[in-house]
Amino acid sequence: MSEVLSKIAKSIEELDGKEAENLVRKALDEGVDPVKILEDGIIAGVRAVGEKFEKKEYFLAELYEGGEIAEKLVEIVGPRIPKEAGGARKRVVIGTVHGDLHDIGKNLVAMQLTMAGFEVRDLGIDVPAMRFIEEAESFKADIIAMSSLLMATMMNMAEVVNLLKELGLRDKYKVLVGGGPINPALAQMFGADGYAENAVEAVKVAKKLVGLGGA
Ligand code: B12
Repeated sequence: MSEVLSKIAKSIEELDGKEAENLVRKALDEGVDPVKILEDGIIAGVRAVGEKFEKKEYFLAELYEGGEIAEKLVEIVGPRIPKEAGGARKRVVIGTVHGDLHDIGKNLVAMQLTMAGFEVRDLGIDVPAMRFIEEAESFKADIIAMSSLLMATMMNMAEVVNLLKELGLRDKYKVLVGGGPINPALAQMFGADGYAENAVEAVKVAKKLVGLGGA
């Protein structure tokens, strides 16, 4: 079982999208846990691409290609992850912070929240701080969720929290953050109410933040 997962990771690392897609479909047909396919296959593979980019073995074109392959695979696997029931009617605005164009992880979180019963307004990428707040107001959101994959942009999460405070709106929303460089200590430093490491955890934390139980 774990062999197919490492093969998926390897094929993504080698940017063989066709092979990766075949392997993912095969794994799903064989009943491999979709969460495992996601984490130990797809995400592991895309991380390996990131590492090669860091070591300058891959360049921007390869980074893009890896992202595109992962995006397609996530679309196949995401809907197969079992639903976490119970988020009903609570609302989330989600987006990637200003300056950051990464959206695969954010999309996955949005997808999981939707499948768990949350109403989700996805603001996309490169979202300015004020827009998070305007959209949260107009959507009557309960949670503002932000993603950042770049160290250079993660402080923009704190900017949203500070703006909320300035506008006297801080207590109106729960702020949930995540993304590669974020950890619980940083989330706390940015003034967020919650942090989750992955999309499955994000649902649990979101539910907890709005008083719907969860882990
Ligand atoms: C694919 C990719 C790209 C693609 C993005 C395509 C897309 N549509 O998203 C492209 C090619 C555009 C790209 C561009 C760049 N990238 Co890039 N990229 C990646 C790569 C390889 C994978 C990211 C990914 O999709 N991971 C898979 C997803 C599923 O995982 P995830 O995003 O972490 O999300 C999970 C969790 O973090 C969490 N999560 C995410 N968001 C949220 C939000 C909430 C609310 C919660 C609760 C949880 C949560 O749940 C998700 C699901 O489990 C990473 C490597 C890596 N290690 O991550 C580099 C990486 C993020 N990129 C990096 C860099 C440097 C860049 C560029 C600056 C390169 C350049 N010189 O131009 C540009 C920046 C462009 C910009 N302004 O944003 C660096 C960032 C270093 C840093 N920490 O600052 C990395 C780490 C690569 C590296 N090792 O150097 N990149």
